Amino acid sequence: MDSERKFGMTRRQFVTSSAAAVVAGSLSPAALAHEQTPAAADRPTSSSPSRVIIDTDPGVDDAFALLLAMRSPELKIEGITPVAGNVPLELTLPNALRMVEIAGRTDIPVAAGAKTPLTRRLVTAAYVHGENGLGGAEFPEPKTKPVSEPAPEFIRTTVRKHPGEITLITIGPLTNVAMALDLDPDLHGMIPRIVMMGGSLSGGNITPAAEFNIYVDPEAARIVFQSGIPITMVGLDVTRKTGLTDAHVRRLESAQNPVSQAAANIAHHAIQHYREAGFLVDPNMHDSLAVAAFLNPSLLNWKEYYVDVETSGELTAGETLGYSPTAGDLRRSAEAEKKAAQSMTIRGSAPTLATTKTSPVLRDHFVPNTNVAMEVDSAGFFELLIGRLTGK
Ligand SMILES: [Ca+2]
Repeated sequence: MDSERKFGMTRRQFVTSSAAAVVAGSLSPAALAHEQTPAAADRPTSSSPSRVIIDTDPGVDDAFALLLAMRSPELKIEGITPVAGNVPLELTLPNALRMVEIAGRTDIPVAAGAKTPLTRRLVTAAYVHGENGLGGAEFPEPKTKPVSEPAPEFIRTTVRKHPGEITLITIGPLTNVAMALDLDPDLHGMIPRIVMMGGSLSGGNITPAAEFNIYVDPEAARIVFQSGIPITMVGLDVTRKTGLTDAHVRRLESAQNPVSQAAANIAHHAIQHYREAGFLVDPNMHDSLAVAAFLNPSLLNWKEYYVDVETSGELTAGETLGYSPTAGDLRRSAEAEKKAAQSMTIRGSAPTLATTKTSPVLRDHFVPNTNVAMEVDSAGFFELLIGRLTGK
C-alpha cells in the first residue's frame, strides 16, 4: 500500500498541522465536548453482539487477543487490520490470517495496514516475540487472502457503514487508525470508543518512558489521543500484572480444540523463549487484557485522565502523560477539587530563553479524554481468557 499517496498532504505536514491545531485550541467543540462515559457502560450487555474492528501486530499476546475475541460471542468482529509493530507487516499480516484460520473464522475480513510508522523508521520487538512474531511456534502458511482495501480505507468504510456502532480495539502501534482519521475528517465522531492496549502512567518497557505500541509511532498515538474519541487505555500499569504460567499452558493443552492447542503451542514457545533469554518473569498477556477489558470492564479499576503523548523528546518520545486534578500527592476537599478541575491548565514544558513563545497550553481546563486502567483482577482475567480458549 502506498500510504504516502493516500494522504492529501505529506504525513509530516499532517502531523504538524494536527498538533498545531490542538495547541492553538482549534479542535472542534464537538471533539472537546465528548463526555467520558464510565467503562462499565461499554460492557456489551445487549443481546446483539458489539461490533468491533481489531487493529493488531501479531505478536504472541496479539495472537491470544485475537483468539479470545474470536471465541467471544459478545463480539461481532467486522475486521482485523494488521499493522507493522512487533514484527514487520510481512509477518503480522500472515500471522493474523493464521489466527482466523485456526479459529475457523475466515469469514472475518483481514485488511493489510501500514508497513511503517507515520514519520519514523520501524522498530520491532522480535527480541520478545521471536523472529516470526509467534515466539517461534510454527504454523502452516495461510491460504486465506487479505481483502483488497488497505486497512485505513477499510476502517473508514466499515465505520461509515455503521456510524456510532464500531468500537476499535487497538493492540498495536496506532498508524492505521491515525491514517483512517486523516482520510476522513468526520470519522472521529462516528467511533464511540477506542479500547487500547498501549501506554503507561508508570514507566515504559522499551525505554524508561515509553510503552512499545506508543513508542513505535508516537505521532500516530498523539493524533488518536487528541482526536476526541473517548479512549479506554489498558497500559503497562495493569498488563505487567498478567503473567502466563506453565499451569495455564497445561490447561490449554488439556482441551482438545484447535484454538486451545494453538494457544498452548504459542504459549509454550513464548515461555521457553523467555527462559532462554534469562527472564525470571512470565510473558505478559498485554493485548488479551484489552479485549477482556471490553468484554468485562469490572475486571479492572479505572480512573479518568487527560492523556497526551510526548512526540519530540530526545529520550522520552512515546511517553504517555496522564493529567488529573487528583493525581500526585495533592489532596483537596471535594469542592476545591471541582474548582481545581475548572481552572487546571494542562500545559507543556516551560519556554526556553531562546524563544518569545509562552509555554504551550494544551487545554485551559481539565477535560478527561481517557479512562485509564489502574488495577486488575489478574486471576479473574486468566479465568476468562483460558476459559474461552479451552471452551471450559
Ligand atoms: Ca500487539
